[in-house]
Amino acid sequence: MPTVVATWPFGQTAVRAALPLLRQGRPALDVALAGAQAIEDDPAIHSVGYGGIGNSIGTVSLDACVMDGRTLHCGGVAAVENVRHVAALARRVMERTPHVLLVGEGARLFAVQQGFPLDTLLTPESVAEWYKTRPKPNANPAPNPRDQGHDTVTVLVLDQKGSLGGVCTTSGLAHKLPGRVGDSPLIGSGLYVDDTAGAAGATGVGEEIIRISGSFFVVEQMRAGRTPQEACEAAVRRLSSVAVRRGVHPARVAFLALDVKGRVGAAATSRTNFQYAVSKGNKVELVQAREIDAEGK
Ligand code: SD4
Repeated sequence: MPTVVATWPFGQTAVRAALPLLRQGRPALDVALAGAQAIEDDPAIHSVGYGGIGNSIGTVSLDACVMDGRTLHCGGVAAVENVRHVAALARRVMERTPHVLLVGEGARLFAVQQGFPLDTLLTPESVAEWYKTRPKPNANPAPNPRDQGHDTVTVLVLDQKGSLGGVCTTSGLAHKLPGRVGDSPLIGSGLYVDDTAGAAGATGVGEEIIRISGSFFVVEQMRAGRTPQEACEAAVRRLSSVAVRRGVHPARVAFLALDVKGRVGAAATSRTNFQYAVSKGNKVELVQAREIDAEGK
């Protein structure tokens, strides 16, 4: 059953944008990219693409990656400024270079070379939001960067031919340090897709996701025979047990997975309130993910 899933309530917009391409029989990656791009283009979404919230010095710095489950071809870009469609840029890295990941100024030069327009990604609203949410120097208690605004879009697709593809794109943690890269552009952390096992994506505090190679972990659980739901729950338990070992409360993180049978699963740490959008034929449903506490329950 061809399927599109996407993270967070705004994932409904992504699924709606992706569905016509899915119906046309387009490859999974084309479908996922169309979904992700609809979010990158939406200035009302302050965590992805145009209108994303700036880093600690107010610059929008984007991360993205793509992966094709049939060939394991993949590409990513990290800490890119002034390019709106970073998921498409990640795909160019995959298709037009021998590399997997380009960062910063190199990624921006590659974008120019490939004909991507350079633009400001700030909007009056995102600048106002940046000022409003900016950590105050003497705030008491100090804001926890692990709890600050973050909502990446990950789109996973099972196409008509039974192949999987995925795209992940974000402006990352709001007010992050300049140069900080999260999980989202890293193959295996923010995204992993393999037709012989399944597809998975992550959202939330990237440092914790990277620490356990989160999306790769989920896919390997599916390879070992777990359902997408069981695989996501296993990843949240692993992440939580690592947090407990480190003496910290598990950060807000969620995993989303899809397998070649069209089965979907998701799980999140406590208080993440993670919802995802999933296609049901021509309709789009919003589903609340199961939360797992620090004890793994
Ligand atoms: C990051 N994982 O940069 C991203 C942020 C985010 O939902 O997801 N959010 O760490």
